[in-house]
Amino acid sequence: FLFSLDCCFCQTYVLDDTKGLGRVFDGIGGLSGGGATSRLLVNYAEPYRSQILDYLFKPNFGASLHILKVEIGGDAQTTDGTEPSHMHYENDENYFRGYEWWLMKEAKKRNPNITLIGLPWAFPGWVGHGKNWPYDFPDITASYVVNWILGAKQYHDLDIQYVGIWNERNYDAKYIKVLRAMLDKVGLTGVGIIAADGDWSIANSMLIDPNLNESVEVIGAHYPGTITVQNALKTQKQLWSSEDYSTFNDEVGGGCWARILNQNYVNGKMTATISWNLVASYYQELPFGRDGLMTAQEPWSGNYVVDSPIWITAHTTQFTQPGWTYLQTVGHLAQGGSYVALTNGKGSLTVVIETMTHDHSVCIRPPLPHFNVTSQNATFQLKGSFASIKELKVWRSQFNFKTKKPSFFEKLTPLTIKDGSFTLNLAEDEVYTLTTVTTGSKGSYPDPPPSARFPKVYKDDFDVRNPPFSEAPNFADQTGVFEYHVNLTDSGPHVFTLRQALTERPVTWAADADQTISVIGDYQWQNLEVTCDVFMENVKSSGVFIAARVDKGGQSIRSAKGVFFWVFADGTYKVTNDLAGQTVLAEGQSGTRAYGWYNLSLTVKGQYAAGMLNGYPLWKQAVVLTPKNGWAAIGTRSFELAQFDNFAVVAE
Ligand code: 147
Repeated sequence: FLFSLDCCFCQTYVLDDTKGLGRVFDGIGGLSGGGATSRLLVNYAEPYRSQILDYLFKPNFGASLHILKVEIGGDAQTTDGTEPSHMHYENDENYFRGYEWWLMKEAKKRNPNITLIGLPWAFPGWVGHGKNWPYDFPDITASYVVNWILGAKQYHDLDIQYVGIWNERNYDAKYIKVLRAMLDKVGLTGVGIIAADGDWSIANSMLIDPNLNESVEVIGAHYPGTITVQNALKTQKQLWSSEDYSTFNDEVGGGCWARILNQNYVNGKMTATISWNLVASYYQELPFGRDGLMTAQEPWSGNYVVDSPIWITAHTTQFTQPGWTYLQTVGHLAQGGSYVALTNGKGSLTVVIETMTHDHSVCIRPPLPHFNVTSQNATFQLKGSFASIKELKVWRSQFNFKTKKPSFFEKLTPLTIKDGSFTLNLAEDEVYTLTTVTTGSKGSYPDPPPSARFPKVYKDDFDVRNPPFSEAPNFADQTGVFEYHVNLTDSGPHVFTLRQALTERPVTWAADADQTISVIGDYQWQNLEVTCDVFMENVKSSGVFIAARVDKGGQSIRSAKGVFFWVFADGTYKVTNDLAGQTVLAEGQSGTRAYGWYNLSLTVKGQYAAGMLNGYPLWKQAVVLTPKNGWAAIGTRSFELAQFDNFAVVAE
């Protein structure tokens, strides 16, 4: 591109379309899942839940996202929990589990043009036919994925536009071709395949395998550090950063997001960037706490936080749309920072400029090489179709790291363009949008309620006749899937229960535990009483537990410690210091059997724990030195059916 040196302190940058345009823009998006990142969002009361959704999806309001990518739940642990599959078992189909359907509909309600994407992280065990691998039976895996897309349309009238392969795991060329063929066979010719949601290496295979090349519509790389590779460019496919960001959403997180939104195109020709994650709606002590565009992790208080990445997103999303085209004249600024420009091809122009400094824009990965940014004057010359533009609207964010008083997405007085050019005084750590688009706005709602801890007294009898979601509020499944269940054969009070539904280990993405477990409550809880009615459904080897002080979740769930009170169908009980059941604190006879209800209660106080069965003391004075605190939990000894009722916690 062209620029000329006008003086020592300013540079001129030309914005011009006379020599043609750059690549077509595909949008900015957020990712729900991978996994369970929206878990707590669904339990927010109105009006807060709708407000959060407005900040994410409503056009001309907040992040105004162009893309929503969701996990195709696979029943397994995928970072911050498990998400339920639409097919737990081979002969089972249910398109009303989890919250991703709901989320897609809420997004679509606000922005009918939003692009929807589905990607599996994990698969139910039957898909792998006993192996922890989804590609030995490509037809089975493909039909499982195609069912999800068909179900989206049939039950929710949702058109999925893109589907992926297997998040950050090996791809299989044969499977990709089988999936393409099956999509075409059922008429889903418009659904594009993104591959392979990892590094760029699939480009190498595409260049030597025309069939594979035809099957893939978009090459999606994760955390590309704003750069691509020669072979990816050579395919001439659209290139996306199909997962990026994953950075704590303070101001440095916002700075990371500002830098990569521009530079993923400037350096890497990537035409879409998708944030992991959409909204941080999971217990903050789970892995990657608060790595979302905003924070909504307290449904019990209604408190949520509109963090800086929301407004950084708005700088691009409110003034462009998928289908706009980047100009060829994009690039770096002489004193550091970058600019992109996009047009709708009908005279509209949007320019986004960022001057994020190195230390204020570090993302979680990859490492960020050193660079310098200093304040500078930048003159932009409008040429070609843009030469006649007389005025540009101006939106500005200033991070103000020194004063710690940032201002985000401020509408300034419009710029009058004289002689087809304008000059900006750019300071460090700023973002500007200059645009002919007049519809931008900074949406706002009254402050939500103040932040509060999880209630110390909490109970759930699961007596919901028509649950809006398959999962009970605040339970965060870490291995296994816990669902509302109607137990019609029960003769007593346990008709409406919560049931662990998996009978087989999934094709995993992370190191799921060998036991199932769902955590709930306040990670700071130390002294508390947990009670729950339990019902085992496996005569031979059943076991269920209630627990306190559970210290780990997510990918570390296998090594979770805590106080676990187990009863087994063989008439025994155990108290262990770990989920794996290796450190035994107490054990003995309980007389517990399958197909009967038992009331368990676990009290932990200081260094001691005690347990009751049906209201009678069963064991006491078990010594618990660590962990000092953690969540409450319920679970089972293996992937087996079991039910829970009348869960209650009283914490100190
Ligand atoms: C990604 C996953 O795809 C997400 O589900 C979530 O776990 C996210 C959290 O940052 O990370 O997986 C990655 C794991 C490791 C790397 C990149 C992505 N890595 O080491 O480069």
